[in-house]
Amino acid sequence: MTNKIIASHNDGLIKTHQSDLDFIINKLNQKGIDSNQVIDNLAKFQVAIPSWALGTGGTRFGRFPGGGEPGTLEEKIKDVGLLHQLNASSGAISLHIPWDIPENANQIKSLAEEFNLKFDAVNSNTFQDQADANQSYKFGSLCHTKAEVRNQAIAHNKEVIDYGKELGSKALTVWLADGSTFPGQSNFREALRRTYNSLSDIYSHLPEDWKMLVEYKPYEPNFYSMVIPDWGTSHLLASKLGEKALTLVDLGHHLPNTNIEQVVAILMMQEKLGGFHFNDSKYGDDDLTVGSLKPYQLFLIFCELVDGMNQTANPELGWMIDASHNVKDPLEDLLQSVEAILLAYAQAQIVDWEGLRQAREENDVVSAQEILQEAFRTDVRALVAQSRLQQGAAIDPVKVYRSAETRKELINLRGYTQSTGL
Ligand SMILES: [Mn+2]
Repeated sequence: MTNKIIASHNDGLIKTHQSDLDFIINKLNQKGIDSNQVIDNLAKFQVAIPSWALGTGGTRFGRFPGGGEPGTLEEKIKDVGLLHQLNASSGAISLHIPWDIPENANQIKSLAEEFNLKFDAVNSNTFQDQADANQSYKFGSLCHTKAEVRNQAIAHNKEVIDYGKELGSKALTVWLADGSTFPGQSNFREALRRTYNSLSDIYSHLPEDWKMLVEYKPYEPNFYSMVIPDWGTSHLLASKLGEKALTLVDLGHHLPNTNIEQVVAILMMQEKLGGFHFNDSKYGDDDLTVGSLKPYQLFLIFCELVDGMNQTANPELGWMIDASHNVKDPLEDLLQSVEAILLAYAQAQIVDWEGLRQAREENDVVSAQEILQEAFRTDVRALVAQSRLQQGAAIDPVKVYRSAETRKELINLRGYTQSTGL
């Protein structure tokens, strides 16, 4: 897409945008909130796009690709580059190995630089067998009873770190499908002990300035037990492993009604929250568009993140979308997700934090609720749009993507392709 298309799109919306912006700036001014500070913080906030989210996902029952999907790593980088050009907030890509092995690291790096993209955390994959593998992960990887299987999984994770090093990544994300599907199948203690030992071996391979992000999930693909089922187990492992190991929260990896904002607060108090995988869900790990179902929960989570970033010594966090798009154009879905994240972040910044502190101190429950909902019910869309506009991106990314018929153009270019991975 040319910058000219974006500029002319902005010209068409600028009048309405300006009046919306004036309204919110004025409203915030009256409350003593500096809108420019909020806009600056939004501009700095970058959400990594995973290489596997650029194509249409599916369910166990079918997949309906829409065409024009990226078939190579180069094309995936171009797609993320396009998103970043439209919203100025998708300045990083997160690779999944072996789905996206960078054959020529320098070439891939310079292509990413052309689009102002950095490489975020690299992700290992021991949840499926690769064609050339000697050992099978059918009964687990890092937790496996057989040393040869564990060693293969450990070597793979070390290889992923090496790929990441070449690209300038600074973190390894480990998500394990390991667990058991039937009672009696696995010794809980031994499985966790073996997993810790394997992680410890991988940890020893981390460069000095790297992090290891340990993800958790309560069920699926195993349905009786998962070796790292919850944040407590991840925190336990991260604490034992060392300073570079941190817990990663994936919003879809909780049992229904879990108080995720409280999990965030506790992990930040412990200075052990490493990053986020954003998505939304109604039932389980639905991997739906961020903010499509529970925008208030997302706001409450961001309240804890903003407060935690101000009040604790938790290390800098990594942000990534981890979603799957079955019925939407993946690029439109990602634009919607990033927008939802930025809206929640903006709303959390305009909370009357001092008022909330006082209300809590006085046990004034009603005021505490009023204060939070006052921020949540404020329309901050113009602030997010302004942050984009100031960086030369689109006031309304989805609108310009559609009016420029971008998907049609991608289909013309690539044909009815289906993305690799997944
Ligand atoms: Mn995840």
